[in-house]
Amino acid sequence: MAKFKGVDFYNIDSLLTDEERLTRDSVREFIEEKLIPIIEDCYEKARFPMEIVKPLGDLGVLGASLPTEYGCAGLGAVAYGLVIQEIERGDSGIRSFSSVQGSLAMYPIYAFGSEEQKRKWLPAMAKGDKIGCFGLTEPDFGSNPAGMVTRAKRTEKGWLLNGTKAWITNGTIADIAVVWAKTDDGNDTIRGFLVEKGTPGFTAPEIHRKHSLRASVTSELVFSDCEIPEENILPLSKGLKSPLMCLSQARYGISWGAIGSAMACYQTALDYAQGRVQFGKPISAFQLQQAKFADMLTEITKAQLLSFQLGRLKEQGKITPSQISMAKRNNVSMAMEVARKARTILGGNGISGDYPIMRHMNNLESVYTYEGTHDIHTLILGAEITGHQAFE
Ligand code: TGC
Ligand code: FAD
Repeated sequence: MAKFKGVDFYNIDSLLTDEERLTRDSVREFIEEKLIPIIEDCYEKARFPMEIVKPLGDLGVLGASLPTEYGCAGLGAVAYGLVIQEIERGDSGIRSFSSVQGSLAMYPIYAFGSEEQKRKWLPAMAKGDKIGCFGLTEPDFGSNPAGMVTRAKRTEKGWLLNGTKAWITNGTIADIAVVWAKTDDGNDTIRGFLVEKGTPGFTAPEIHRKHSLRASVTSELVFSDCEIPEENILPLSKGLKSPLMCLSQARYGISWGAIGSAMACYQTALDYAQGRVQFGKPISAFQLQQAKFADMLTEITKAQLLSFQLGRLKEQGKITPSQISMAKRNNVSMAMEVARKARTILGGNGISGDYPIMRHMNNLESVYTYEGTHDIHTLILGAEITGHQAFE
């Protein structure tokens, strides 16, 4: 059984179904047994633990919200969110791997792919036999993907791809890259392409010297006259809306994942404060430290309620992109604040790899930036509230 009992001040467990609780608890146990014991070492050595991919597949968490007919778990949105929360309680880098695999590589194949593409890739990806990545960002177009310059030109046999994608999670280890490019149809329509590892003209060099998400692989994707057969275009992809729909899936998951990071930091600080004695008392008995715990628990509880209701809206098919933006923006920023407060409670020990807080704190810097920066989600909400677009 998992040792961690959860952080649940408002008894949100009572709102979950038995199946949702069971799913959460089995992932919690797995993460405690298989990930937490190795993750600090992976982070220090900047090593992605490939050995955890197959077990994650066997556990049924890869692409877990996609239907069972493609070998996936067919989980509801709240159950899926709880899975992601538990993975990120282990490490945001491993959650990144899972989010990209499920929401950004499997989901577009499911939503925009042909039946053959779905049958070929989804069951293997659900099992962890094949790894996927998602190439949208470019060196000069991050927050503004509409400006992308990667191009796919029609040829007799299919398409010729040229361009570079930057900051791509799983890139170097991926068997299949879902790549977004402008086509020469006269309207520069953005389409999705499946680029298989080993395709001539395609390389995926890893980006090194990261101080964040060190246990995750991040890469460039470079396409130089790369020939893509006709059967590898995602036939139903059309326009920027297609990749943005994928981002909605991933951002939803991240809103839950950030709660996992925050829980890990909060619980570490609480355990530490109860045992650490200064001036003859546990530091948890001092009012200044208690104020930090009151703030952290309140913010975690608010974030839990936000994601829980967002999940129920998703299950009812009533979720909107700006509602997802609110939860991604709030929960990631909340987790960063919790990590910082928790770090101070551990004093000098707070910066040590003997505790997980600094790792979570550094990881969250990336989470704050990817999947739409905090600022971009502010502008999405601003536009929704006022009716005025303030991007340009
Ligand atoms: P805009 O005109 O607003 O939208 C174009 C069309 O798309 C629709 N739409 C969405 N649909 C679904 N979900 C969303 N989130 C959507 N946002 C917009 C929109 O309704 C429109 O539809 P239609 O029918 O009218 O054509 O497009 P814009 O060019 O003005 O851009 C808006 C903006 C800035 C919000 C968007 O470009 C944006 O979100 N930028 C941020 C880029 C981003 O998030 N990149 C993430 C890259 S992937 C990543 O970071 C993975 S990290 C994963 C990990 O490791 O865990
Ligand atoms: P920019 O867009 O250049 O932004 C820089 C700053 O300017 C930010 O503070 C931003 O908020 C601000 N800014 C930008 N536009 C405006 C505006 N209109 N108004 C006000 N402020 C603005 N991408 C993928 O496609 N696939 C992946 O798998 C992936 N994985 C990633 C993994 C990691 C570890 C990281 C760090 C990034 C990853 N990304 C991925 C890229 C990520 O999505 C982008 O970094 C992000 O969208 C921001 O783009 P940018 O870095 O180019 O920053």
